[in-house]
Amino acid sequence: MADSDIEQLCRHFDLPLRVEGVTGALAATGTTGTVGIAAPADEIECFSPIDGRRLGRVPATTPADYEATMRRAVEAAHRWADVPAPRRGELVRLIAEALRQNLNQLAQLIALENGKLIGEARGEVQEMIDIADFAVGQARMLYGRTMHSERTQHRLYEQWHPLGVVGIITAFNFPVAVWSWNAFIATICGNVCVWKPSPKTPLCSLAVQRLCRQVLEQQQAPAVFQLVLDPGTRLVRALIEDRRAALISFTGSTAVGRQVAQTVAARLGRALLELGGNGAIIVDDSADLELATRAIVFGALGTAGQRCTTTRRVLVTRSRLDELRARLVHAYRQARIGDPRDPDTLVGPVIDQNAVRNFEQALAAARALGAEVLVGGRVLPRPGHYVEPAIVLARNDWDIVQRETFAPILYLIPVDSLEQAIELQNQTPYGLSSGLFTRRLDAAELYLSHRGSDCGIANVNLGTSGAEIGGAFGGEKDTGGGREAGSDAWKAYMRRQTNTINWGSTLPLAQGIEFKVPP
Ligand code: UN1
Repeated sequence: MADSDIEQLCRHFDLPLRVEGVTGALAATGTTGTVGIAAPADEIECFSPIDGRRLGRVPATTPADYEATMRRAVEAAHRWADVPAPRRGELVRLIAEALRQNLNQLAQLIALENGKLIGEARGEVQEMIDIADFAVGQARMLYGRTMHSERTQHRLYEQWHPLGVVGIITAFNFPVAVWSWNAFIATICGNVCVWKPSPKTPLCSLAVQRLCRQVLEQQQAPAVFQLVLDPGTRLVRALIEDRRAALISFTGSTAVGRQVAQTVAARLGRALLELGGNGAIIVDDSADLELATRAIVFGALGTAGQRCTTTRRVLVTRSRLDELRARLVHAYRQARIGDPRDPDTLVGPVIDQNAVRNFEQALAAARALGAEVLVGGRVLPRPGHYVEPAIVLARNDWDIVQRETFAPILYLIPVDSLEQAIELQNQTPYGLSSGLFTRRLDAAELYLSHRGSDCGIANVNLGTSGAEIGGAFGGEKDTGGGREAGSDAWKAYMRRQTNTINWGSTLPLAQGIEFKVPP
């Protein structure tokens, strides 16, 4: 990795990256490996999974900064709520313009810090632009309903008001797009966003924050985007417990999400959860195997198996097992593993050594149960965090298959019928994303009926990952039940108010109640 690339990106986004032994100038002289000297509590260490090297340190938010940030957020929220929604949309439109202008540089930074393929990194920025465009239109469509009152000369309707301050906690795997689904919709709804990104990807969040701040300054808008960089859990805990944050939107593991939900519920706040997944693709006896193979490979290898929508299980009818298996193994053997910025690479690194360990442990657990590893499974002896994606012939009821391992492991599971496949697909604690490959109308309809997939996302002749922003995104059961991005997900960021206006000169009571107040 050329130091000049990093230096250029730091200059472009004005990133406060401090490099050891170098004062003033930006030059990446970090050491290899992820185990370095611990950064002071007020700094976050930045790494690149591409070669595992420490890039430098950025300042973290201190508890005093946190308090100031929340005060600023509350103050900005009062002013922002006064701005008409279409004008709030105009601000997001300008941010979308800034993202368009900086698409390449931001994608490079994502690839550098997160390790996803440059094409996927560009897709991530495009996803931000898409949701921004969506939000601009939505800003003119924050519709409430009008009902017919049961009382004469009464008007009954509902309207939507901003919540105030919204806390957005995001994961490393979509270091900027998931923030934007929440933030752009929350912003047009009249809220102020306090963002707590993953400490594994602070540079991406700083870059986006800089772009947004430039637009805010040009427009002299209130400070509607705030950032809290927390190397540990102290400030994120403060944010979750903070009554000033009316809504906490959390993306991350189910284990942490459960704690977030309980803490927020204890103060009767609102939580919007987008947690783990255990995506499955069903391949029935009529399926187009070429199409299915392509979707499975993208779903399993994309973002090195670190999406919540990643395809982790394939439930294939026995009559098609051998052919599908051969196609998948062939595709895996061709897939080039390496630097995610090289356009020929199909599998980039996983995020860190911890992810590599999880990969190894999951495979060891599967092997111990008698699983056959059909392809891959090695950790590559080179700088960075590279593994060979694996396909494992497995059983659905194995504990390891039921769990979400954030790494490129695909479990191939033979089934006897579509009904059995649906049953097994739903037999996991998660309920995010699912897909069926079939040419049969009755199979497709069954799969999409209430007796079919129990996931928030169910696709036909399409894989589990790569959802468009236009639909509501999220899932059931241990996935947390939240819905973000398109459709009517905006309602999560507003409070509903029901209004009744009596424009007559009598006071009829609802339900026909007679209540004679003595004169
Ligand atoms: C995630 O992994 O947290 O559908 C989000 C997809 C992407 C979003 C994934 N649009 O795979």
